[in-house]
Amino acid sequence: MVKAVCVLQGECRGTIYFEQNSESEPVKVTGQVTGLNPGLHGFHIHEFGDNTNGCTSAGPHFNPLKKEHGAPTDAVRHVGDLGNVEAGPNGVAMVELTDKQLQLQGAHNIIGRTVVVHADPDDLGKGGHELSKTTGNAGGRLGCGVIGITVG
Ligand SMILES: [Cu+2]
Ligand SMILES: [Zn+2]
Repeated sequence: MVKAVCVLQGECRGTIYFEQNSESEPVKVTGQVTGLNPGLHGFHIHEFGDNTNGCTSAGPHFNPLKKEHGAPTDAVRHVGDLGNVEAGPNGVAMVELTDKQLQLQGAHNIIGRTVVVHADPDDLGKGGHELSKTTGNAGGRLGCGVIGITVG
């Protein structure tokens, strides 16, 4: 079992937990994000664990297979594409998902990379915008945090 955690800071805040039993099993992602406008917000793993110039320094979506942006359920997607989180009227989004492309070990390890929560919905590659196939046109970066190893 490998466990990791990410503390999100910025215009929104939150804590996201990751765990994976073995390399062949999906990664479980849980946690919450607060301080959001109600509705959908793009939720991704970005390539770099660098926040020196704020969330911008995290770079593009983590994409080791050089594919186009997509939905978490698509075969063609970035490894870092986790779709959206949805905030309720209280501005809180609860996160609970499992993902088969993320890894906490091996070639697609996300530890040391950055979770980013966006201002706008991720259109999952289907919005027809010029940014749909790269970012899902999810808008600005509201909050972010580097994923680190925690107690297993
Ligand atoms: Cu993103
Ligand atoms: Zn993407």
